[in-house]
Amino acid sequence: MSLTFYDYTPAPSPRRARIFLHEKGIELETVQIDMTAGEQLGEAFRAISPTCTLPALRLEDDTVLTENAGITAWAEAYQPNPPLLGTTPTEKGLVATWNARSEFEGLFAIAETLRNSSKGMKDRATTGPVNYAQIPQLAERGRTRLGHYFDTLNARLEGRDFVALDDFSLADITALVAVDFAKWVRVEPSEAHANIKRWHATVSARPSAKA
Ligand SMILES: N[C@@H](CCC(=O)N[C@@H](CS)C(=O)NCC(=O)O)C(=O)O
Repeated sequence: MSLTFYDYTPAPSPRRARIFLHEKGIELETVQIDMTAGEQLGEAFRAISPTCTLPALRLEDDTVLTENAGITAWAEAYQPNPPLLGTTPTEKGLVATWNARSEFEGLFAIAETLRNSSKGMKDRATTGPVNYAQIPQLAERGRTRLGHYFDTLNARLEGRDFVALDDFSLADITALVAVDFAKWVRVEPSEAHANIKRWHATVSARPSAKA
């Protein structure tokens, strides 16, 4: 049986996994789950992934992984080259640290802004099967946090080609997706973020960025 990747191409979380799997050269069959039609909440997809979120990856033995964390851990073990989670203990620690920072300070801040302000996401302030009401103050706070994330990322990239290591890693994937996702809430790197712009041009030119 082949690997099945449950995707919704425009969404940021499946994009993170798509880039990682493309860098690894792992062949997949892809099934699109239309989030604009709410297909992720329907019975058929819920039976595959009770978290009702994308991405999900069905393995050859029918195991379903429903988190980027799970998909990347599996893929690094399944296809160790090129290594994307670091090789030495220190490198592994750095990749995990900068990946977590881009998730928490970047992606979560953007999601908080979008999901607590968008009319189309009324009562969908979080992902998953349970509905939660929007809290407009969280949208404001998310936007402020996002500004700080851009400052942090720009400072980290001073004199560096990549976010965590001397080579491309998962930390670059998560930061790339965060910077592109920020456009959804009309935030882009400013004049003060020249390091982000330089790095963004380099990582966006990789074929995987278009996967
Ligand atoms: N923790 C998950 C998050 C996945 C996630 O939030 N996916 C979003 C798309 S970017 C989703 O499925 N949203 C469904 C919804 O809004 O109902 C991961 O990192 O893979």
